[in-house]
Order: sequence, then C-alpha cells, then structure tokens
Amino acid sequence: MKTLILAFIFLFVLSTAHALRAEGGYRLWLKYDLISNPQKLQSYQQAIRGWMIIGDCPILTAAKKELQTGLEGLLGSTAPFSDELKNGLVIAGTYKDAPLLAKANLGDKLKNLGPEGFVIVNTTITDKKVIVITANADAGVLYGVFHFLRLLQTQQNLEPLDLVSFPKIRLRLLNHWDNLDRTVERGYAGFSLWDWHKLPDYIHSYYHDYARANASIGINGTVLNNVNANALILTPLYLEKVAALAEVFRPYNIKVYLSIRFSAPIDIGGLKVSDPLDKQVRQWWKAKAGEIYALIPDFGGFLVKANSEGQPGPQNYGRTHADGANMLADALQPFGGVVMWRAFVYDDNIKEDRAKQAYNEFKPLDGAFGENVLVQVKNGPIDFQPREPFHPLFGATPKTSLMVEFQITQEYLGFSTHLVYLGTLFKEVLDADTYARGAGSTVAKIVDGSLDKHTISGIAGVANTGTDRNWTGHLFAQANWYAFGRLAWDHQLTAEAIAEEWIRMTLSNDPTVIQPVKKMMMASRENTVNYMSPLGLHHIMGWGHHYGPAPWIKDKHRDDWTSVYYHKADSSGVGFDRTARGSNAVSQYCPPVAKKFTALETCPDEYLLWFHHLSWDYKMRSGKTLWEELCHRYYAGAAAVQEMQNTWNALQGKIDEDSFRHVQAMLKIQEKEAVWWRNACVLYFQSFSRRPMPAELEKPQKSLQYYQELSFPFAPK
Ligand code: BDP
Repeated sequence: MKTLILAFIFLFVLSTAHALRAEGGYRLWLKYDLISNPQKLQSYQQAIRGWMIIGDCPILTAAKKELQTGLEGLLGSTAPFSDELKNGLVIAGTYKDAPLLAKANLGDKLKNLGPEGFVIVNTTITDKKVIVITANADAGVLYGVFHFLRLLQTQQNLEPLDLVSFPKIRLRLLNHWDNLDRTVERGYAGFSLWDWHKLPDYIHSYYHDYARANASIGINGTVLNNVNANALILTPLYLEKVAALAEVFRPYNIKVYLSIRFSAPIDIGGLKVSDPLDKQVRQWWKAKAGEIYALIPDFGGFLVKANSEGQPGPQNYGRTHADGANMLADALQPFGGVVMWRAFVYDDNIKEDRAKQAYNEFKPLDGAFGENVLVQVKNGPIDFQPREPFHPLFGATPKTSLMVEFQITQEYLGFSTHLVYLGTLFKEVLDADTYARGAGSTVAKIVDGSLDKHTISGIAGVANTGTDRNWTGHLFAQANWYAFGRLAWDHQLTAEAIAEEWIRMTLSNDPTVIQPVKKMMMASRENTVNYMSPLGLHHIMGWGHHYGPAPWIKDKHRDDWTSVYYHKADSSGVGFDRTARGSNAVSQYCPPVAKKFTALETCPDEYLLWFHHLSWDYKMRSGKTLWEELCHRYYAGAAAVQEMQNTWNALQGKIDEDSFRHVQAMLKIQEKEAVWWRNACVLYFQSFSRRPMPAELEKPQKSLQYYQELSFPFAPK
C-alpha cells in the first residue's frame, strides 16, 4: 500500500512538473524550477537551511510568499521557514524593525539607499552564519528578496555576498495604452489585462502575477489606460475599479496612475470649458483629485497627452502646456501626486520640421512648471522609430524634470512576431552624451535627475503586455519588459548582462544556450534597423496600422504622416537635410553634438540620412556608393534573420520543446517579413536611384507594384 501511495505521489509530481514546463511562458522569468546543476543545487542546499522574514505588513507578506515559493521551487523543500537563529538562515526584514539585525552592523551601508534600496550580505550573528537581506523600508526588503532569488536563479556564488543596490530613478513606470473596451492601442499580445467589466468584484489571479513580475524588476508604478484617454476613467464607476487594482498592486510597491483627457471637465463634469485658468475648471480638478485620493490614498498621479494628434489641451484656450500641467499639479499637490506631461507634440499646421517642434514648444517653458510636474519626452524627436538620435530636449531644460519614454511594445519594430532585443536600444539612448553641461552629460544623468539636481525623476515604458498566455506575444518580447525594468532601476547595467540574466532565468543556465542566444539578442536590433530603415531612414512603415514597409506613402491629409516627408528620395538622392542648409534641426543639439551630426566626416552612418540629403553616388566610409550601401544593409539585415534561425534550430533539445517551437515559428514569420521589407524598400528606392542592384545580391522576384498593392485591413493598430 505504502509503495503504491509513493508511486502515486511520484507520478503526480512528475505530471505537474511536466505541466509547469508546458506553461506556455506564463511564469515569465520567475520560473523557480529546481536548480538543474547538481553541484550548484547541493551547494545552495548547504548554504541555505531555512528562512525568516521579520514583520507582517502587506509588503513583507508578499516578500514572504515570494521567498517561500522561490526557495521551495529552486532548492526543493529543504529550506523551511524557521523562527530560530541557526546556521544557513536567510533573514529578511527592515533594519529598524528587526533588533536581531542590529548585531550585523549594517547601518552605514544603509545610509544612502533610500526607501527602496537594499543590502544583501552573508555575515555572522551570535556565532551563526546567516544571509541578511535588509533595507530602510519594507519595499527595499521586497526588492532585496527578488534580487536574492535572482542570484539563485542565475546560479551566482553566494560566498562572499556583499551587495548594496538602490534605484537611480524614482518613478519607474509602465504606460499601458489600454482602452476601456479592452483593446490595446499598438498592443500585439491580445486584449488588455484589465477586465474592466468584471472589476471591482472579480480579481483575476494574473493581476497578482503582473504585480510580482513588475516588482521583481523594480517597476513601482503603472499607468493603467491609454494616453488617448477616455474621460470616463475618472467617473465614480471606473474609479472604484481602479481602486480595486490599486489594492492588488499595493503589496508589491506599485502605485497606479491614470491618463486623463484634458477636456474631462466638459466630457463628464458638465462644464462648458476646460480652460486651465478658469476658476470652475480648476475647482473641478481639485474636487476630482480629492475624490480619487479618498478611494486610493497612494494614487500616483496623472499622465497627459494634450494638444497632440487631435487630443484637447490648454492651447485650445490660448494657454501654454505649463498652464495646463500646473493646474493639474496644483490639484494633486496636497496629496503628493505628480503630473507627467508629455512632450510628444507636433502640428501639421506648423510649417516646421516635425523633429523640431517639441523642442520649440517646451524649451521656452523651462522653469515654468510646478515642482510636481515631470515632462515626459520620447527617446527620439520623431516617434519610437527603429533608430533615432536622442531627443534634443534632453539637456535643454535644466529647470525641468524630464522623464524618458521608451516604447516596449514593438509598434515600429515588427510587432510581436519579430525577435528584437531592446536592451541595446535603451542603452544607446541612456548613454548618449548631450554635452549639456560639458562632456559626460548623458541622457541617463538628465533622466535620473543627477545632472541638474532634481529631486523627482522618472522613466516610462509603453507596455507590451496583454492577455496572451505568455503576456507579450513573443517569448523574447518578455526580455524587453525585463530589460526596461532592470535599466529603470540601474541604467549602468549593460544590455548584455541583462540579456544574460534573462536567458538564465527564462531559458537555461547552460552556457551552450546562453552564449548563442545572447549573441543573437545583442545583434537583433541592429539587424532589424538594417532590414527596415538603415542609415538613418525613418517613418517608412505602413499607413495607419504601421505594419510592414510603405516608403511610398504620400498625398495624405497630413504631410507629416506620410513616408515621403521623411525620406525625401528623388532622382538626385535621399535623406532629410536637417543641417543649417535644410531644417536646421541640428541646431537644437549642443554645439559639439550639432557639429558632429553636421559634418559628413563625423556624422555616424547610423544617422546619415536622418541629418543629410545625399546623392545616390555619395561615397560611404565603406568605399561603396550610398545606393550600394543601402542595398547591402537591407540584404545584410534579412540575411541575419536566417542566421538567427540557424542559431535557434541548433538549440533543439536544450530548452523546453514548447518554447523552442514557439520561437522557431516566430522566426519564420520574421524571416518572411524581413525579406518583404528588404525587397519593397530596395525596389522603391531604386525607382529613384535608377541604378542597378549590386550584382552580388539576389534580385527581388516580385515587382514594386506587387508590394504596393498588398493591403492589411485588419492588421492590429
Ligand atoms: C504613436 C502611435 C499612436 C500613439 C502616439 C503617442 O502610433 O498610436 O497614440 O504614438 O505616443 O507612435 O501618443
């Protein structure tokens, strides 16, 4: 009988283990599977004999659950909860509330870590060898626990452990472009996670897992709804739903924020205007803020898209962006909320290079924004293109706290079917030197507030999550969510180190998996730039849905939504002249940067056609003509996707079959679409260059007309 029961248990464990392995990516990077390397497992089991979390507030309870689940999974059940001090105990708690920890003398280390930083050390407390995870506040303990589990998941050595870590940027936010009908603008992973209809009464278990995932990478805020906002989100009906989500996220140190529609006082408040200087309007927002904070005492604040792409805003009343932002800031200020005012503004009626408009609008307002206002600036001056130079506003407004906004969802980078690791894109921008206060004035130092001594600082990523089983559509798109969070916490991490962590936690700790996958990820964004828009080309994608290539888009109701506006190809050459001879957008950068982009000798190939209109025969650094170089880049990009397929196919059997097949199928789509981009663009530009394709490149079989006639009425948008 006993053997029968044992056999039964064994079979049960086996089958659940199997089910877990086939979880379809749901567990993200928090898998906590038993450590597969027997020596590592044994050494961890010896080092970790039990765990204790001191304190029982909601955040520490979340940390407790995580530590328990993590250790049980990774080590088997060999490290139970313990309430006595013993060798091998992992002790976590805030320093001030855990008298036991005072004996570890960590006060100095904790001094400058703020409420979210943490310390992880191995030390001795009354003769017992222990691992201590401690912080100034509960949130720090939670982040410390996640970090400790990450050390185990990535199989790091636990001796010696002497780690301090704290976030450089205060507000680390996801921006969801989610609509109240559960569609997601530019969402490629199913519907919105927020089941508005069933809220506030029904709480999906995945809300908790969403919060866990974010907390594990240090994300501490989430804007729940689309920047193209529906005013209904501010009605009592919806605020109750928002409050229910806030309650789920609170134990994970995540605050909720909302996008607001500037005309809300008219739309839902019965007022005639939404003029920011109107007394009644100001009063309406004050009352609204009070109503929100009564329901959600730790509400984060508002995100605003105003006077941009048809959205209402203060300019409708002849007021400035600062007038609008400050009105909202005044309403939120008594409660500690912030306003994140987007600088993504451009107007077709203003006859000025779109790339210059945000700077022109916001630079003169430096110093006019209230203390709890952050201006949220997209990473580049146009719109999340595969590659853009950094936005010239970075460094131009020393008196204004600037957030950077990245797009994690791959609107312009192949949706959720292309493997494009964005860690390298994020880093390229964060590390860019603006020279604003001399050499070393990187975008990162402006964003973290250190360059101009700002006390609030923030970073936002447009989320790529949805109801797809694996959250992000493509398994590798999870890495972009992960990389965003890790860099928001510490922008000094390298894209490569983050990729490696993610691979170890998601796919395997086997070096023969890590090395090739990392190499593939690190090259992936450049490959995509090559097959989509090399050499500084931009905005040549499909109309409306932005799917696929369409450099031929012209004659639309807005010039600045066409492709020809941006590439300016003609028989003489291609590219947008943004030097002093052209739109002079270069002048918005600090002199050393402007000089570098202006001179052809120093302008990097990556930005060449962003700043210059050059003849098809222009001699490139490579010795090729511009036309030949362009063709070669397109072909190299597409060929690289074939290489990615080879790399991936060689991994069969080394990672779980489910993930293997999923990525394999996605890479097939990517290859097909890379060739589509290549052929369509090369044929189109050839119609201007009138030069033959370089002989060594295989000619496209289909005609330009074939590509121009493709249509995708239901592509996601
Ligand atoms: C563009 C998107 C559009 C967004 C806009 C924004 O195509 O859907 O509303 O950005 O950021 O890239 O407001």
